[in-house]
Amino acid sequence: MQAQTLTREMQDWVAAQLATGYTPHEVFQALLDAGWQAAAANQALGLPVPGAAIPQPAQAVPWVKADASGAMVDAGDKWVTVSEHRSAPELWVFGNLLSTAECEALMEAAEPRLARSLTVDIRTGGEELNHDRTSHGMFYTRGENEVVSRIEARIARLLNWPVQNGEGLQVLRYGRGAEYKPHYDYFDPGEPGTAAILRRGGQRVASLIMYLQEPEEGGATVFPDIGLRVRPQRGSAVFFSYALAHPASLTLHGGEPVKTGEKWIATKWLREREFI
Ligand code: PD2
Ligand code: ZN
Repeated sequence: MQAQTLTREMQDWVAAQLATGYTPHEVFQALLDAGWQAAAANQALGLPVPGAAIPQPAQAVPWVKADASGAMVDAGDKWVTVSEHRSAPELWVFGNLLSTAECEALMEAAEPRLARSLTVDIRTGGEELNHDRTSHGMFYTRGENEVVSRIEARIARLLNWPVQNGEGLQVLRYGRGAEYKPHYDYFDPGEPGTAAILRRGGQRVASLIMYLQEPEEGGATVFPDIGLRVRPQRGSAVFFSYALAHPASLTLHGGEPVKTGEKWIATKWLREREFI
């Protein structure tokens, strides 16, 4: 891919948008929608270009240490396989993170508690029905039962991040046609409700999406900025971190509509500090 150069017109346009009151986040997305590469859009906004030195203090994030071959990671009570690794953003796809019995146990105990999914309302800090998200979901509390505790300990070891910094596991079930439109998992620093959300352990700094059941067709997790599509497979998972709560993290991602069958996932979001 050929690098795009920043034009005078583009810089003027960005300045005008920011002066009108659009957030850098919105301007960045508009540039991407107009066909600009993330690196050029970052440059126009005066933000770090992926791969370049980041001028502000880097936020510590969960991280993965593979073995010498790069194909396996020690998760404490088992070794997990690596099927994909990207560096911008830092993203790993793992195989066999969960056993069939663990997937089934999480789904069985979640089923009677599933409700139409809500997402955090970034304007108020409360929860709202989100029409971009047509799944049903529930949250386990941290350490709620033996299986949940075992999986949380494994994740803490795999990602070198304390159990206490994790939100409770969220289970989602997507039926036919259900999807999760592309979004960022961090809380938008520019939104007024974000301050209240951050009091419970700071920003989200990483996500681990674990596939409990694959649909027959559809339901891939997609990362439009990096052209990656992850096919759900029972027991496997995709992990990605974001040291910057900004589109420059390249962590835009979504769940494509399920065409046939049902897709089930469990997501672990990791915070900067203890999540209370
Ligand atoms: O189910 C998915 O593929 C998906 C896509 C985007 C899950 C999440 N985000 C999430 O749990 O944050
Ligand atoms: Zn997400």
